[in-house]
Amino acid sequence: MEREFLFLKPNTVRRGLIGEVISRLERRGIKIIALKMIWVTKEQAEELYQEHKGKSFYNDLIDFVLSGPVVVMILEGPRVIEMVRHIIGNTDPLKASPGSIRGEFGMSVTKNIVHASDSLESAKREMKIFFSENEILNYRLDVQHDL
Ligand code: YYY
Ligand code: MG
Repeated sequence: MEREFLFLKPNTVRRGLIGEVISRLERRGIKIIALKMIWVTKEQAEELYQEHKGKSFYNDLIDFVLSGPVVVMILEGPRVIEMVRHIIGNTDPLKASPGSIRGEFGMSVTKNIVHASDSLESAKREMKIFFSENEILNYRLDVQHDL
């Protein structure tokens, strides 16, 4: 079982799209094992995006992520990283397929709705920036209806 770190960027929260995005993940059977709404600190933003430090878009990206509250979460499921990256679509909303989250709601490369870790290693590193171990909850999904 894999774990994935994902957050809804500030414009997603401001546009009232929290439920819309989360429901797309839930409909794929993805389990949410941690979730909270926070205002990211500068330290957290810089740690999260350390691989992009020095790039032309870095300062705008940091400012954007600090511009309002975000919703951070940890997801769990078999091959969940691959599945989530597929569901969110290409980094550039113009290149993301129309059925993907970014392809449907993204406004620009920076304002591309969600962040999701791209590997097991980055997921492990990134979830630690925002969550402590006791915030991760253990429960069973009710995916079977007893009709
Ligand atoms: O993992 P993903 O979010 O799809 O893309 P990354 O290449 O890791 O870039 C992280 C983040 O940086 C992206 O979501 C938007 C922003 N960004 C940008 O503003 N301009 C670029 N040319 C590339 C990335
Ligand atoms: Mg990335």
